[in-house]
Amino acid sequence: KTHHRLLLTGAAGGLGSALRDRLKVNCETLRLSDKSSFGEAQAGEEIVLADLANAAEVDTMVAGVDAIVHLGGISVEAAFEPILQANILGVYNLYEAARKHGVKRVVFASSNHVTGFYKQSETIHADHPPRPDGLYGVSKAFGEDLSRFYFDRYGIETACVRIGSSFPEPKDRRMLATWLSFDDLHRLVSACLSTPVLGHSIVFGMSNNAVTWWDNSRARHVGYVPQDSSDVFREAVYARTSAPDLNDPAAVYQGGAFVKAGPF
Ligand code: NAI
Ligand code: 15L
Repeated sequence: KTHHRLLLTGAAGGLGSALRDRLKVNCETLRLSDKSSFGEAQAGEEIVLADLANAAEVDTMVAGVDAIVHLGGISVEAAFEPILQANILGVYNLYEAARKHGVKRVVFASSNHVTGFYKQSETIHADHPPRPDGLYGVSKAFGEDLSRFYFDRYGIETACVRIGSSFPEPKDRRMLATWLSFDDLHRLVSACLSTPVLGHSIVFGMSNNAVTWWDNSRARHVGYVPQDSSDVFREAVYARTSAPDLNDPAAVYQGGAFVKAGPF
């Protein structure tokens, strides 16, 4: 086990639920947090509820942990106000609490929507400038920049994992390129938590998919080796979906339908 007490934010969400059991192998105690009540702590768990927008609650949530897996926040395109509260103020509160309590490593759930306005015909890597496809993507770009500042200034290491599409199965043709299985998500988070020198790193969260728009060669030091692939779903996805309309921005850009979501 690499950590004594590990904090998982957004624990009640889709990925939080997927990681809840899987992260038990990484720590003695898993501290789970979300905005409102989501049930009882099981063996090896503790629950500390907190609204990310509330600095005092976030401080209590972070006190005493060795590392943080930060999944909490608004996870889709939305109006600016909730994004401002949960993702912008929220990530600031989280890093301030980490600084005050001496937490040295964070895995931050960033998103492919930081670079959603690159085309599906382009392959990008971590050094390409952000091209967010909405306010949600802008808020994740803020989190990436904020965490870089807290690394340069205070030495807090962060992996910004630009998660593609992490669901039980790819839901459509786009997700054949962006899919990240739950087991690979856990492999990636584990690698980020345990690699000896993480620094400030940007990693694309994807399985070993044949079709991809992302090059993870700048994150080899993380040691992530995906073991799943969307390829086994390709035939079934093609059979139940129709060919994309190439005049539709959702089929042109990597962000898919996010590039035309809102304004809200
Ligand atoms: P989700 O929406 O199911 O879970 C997010 C959780 O954050 C929810 O349980 C929600 O209650 C909590 N939350 C929202 N606002 C909060 C606040 N102010 N204070 C405390 N908690 C708050 O999202 P999902 O799919 O589990 O994603 C987890 C993280 O990964 C999110 O940050 C999302 O942006 C990111 N991500 C997920 C992808 C995916 O394919 N599932 C793709 C790219 C990024
Ligand atoms: C995300 O950032 C969202 O959190 C998730 O719900 C998916 O829509 C995913 O991106 C995606 O691009 O498929």
